Amino acid sequence: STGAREANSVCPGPSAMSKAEEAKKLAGRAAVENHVRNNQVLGIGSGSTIVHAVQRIAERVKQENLNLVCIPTSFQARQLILQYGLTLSDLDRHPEIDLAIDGADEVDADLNLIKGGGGCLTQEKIVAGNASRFIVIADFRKDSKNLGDQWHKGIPIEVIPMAYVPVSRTVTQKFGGVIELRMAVNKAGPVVTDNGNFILDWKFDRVHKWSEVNTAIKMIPGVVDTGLFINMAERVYFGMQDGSVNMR
Ligand code: ABF
Repeated sequence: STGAREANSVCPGPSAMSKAEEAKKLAGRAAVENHVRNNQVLGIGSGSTIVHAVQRIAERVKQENLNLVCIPTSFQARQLILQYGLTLSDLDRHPEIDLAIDGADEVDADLNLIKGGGGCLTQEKIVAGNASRFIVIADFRKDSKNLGDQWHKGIPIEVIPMAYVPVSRTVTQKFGGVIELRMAVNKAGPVVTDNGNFILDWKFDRVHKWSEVNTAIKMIPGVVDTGLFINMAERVYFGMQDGSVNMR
């Protein structure tokens, strides 16, 4: 998975820490402060912002002797849970999640999200969909009025490999825009997800009714899931450039 794409640059030390990285940390820690309680089953998201939340969870487990169980949304999240000595579980043993925390690529005014820039959208959506509460953590760059205002890499769509051409054609014929098969950084081949699938990035050319578009795309044979998270997030924490945290 590419979920860990920024893993090596997550904690460069306070002096070198960029505004965005500092903002991710503020958001991650604030969400953990406000929502994590003893005896919860937690969904642990993927990406670089969640690393800060997991660090704070691990601190609180030690300081407050919390009894928590963590369900990962990716291979990266699984590694993170193990690295910080948290209790790893799965949906077989814990199908009911109390609280899922995850990052996002973009958040619109209605709390609809684009996710999957890091490639982990399907497991993230399964975990968020089975959580009583789904809280998003992000830096100020992810805040937008309409989807597409800030995130220009398109909406990720996870597809069964043999279907990537027909799915691309159907999506663009129905909804316009341009689709690219996501390639590995060295261009040697396509990105392969934790589930063994490919990712299409759909660069749409106008604002759509996202709930309808999401349902229509999901109905195309070969689509596993989309990075559109519509009506799922309950609250978003944005770390701001001035060191504050905005909640929506
Ligand atoms: C995953 O990581 C993805 O769904 C989302 O694309 C991304 C957010 O990562 P970051 O916190 O690094 O911006 O959750």
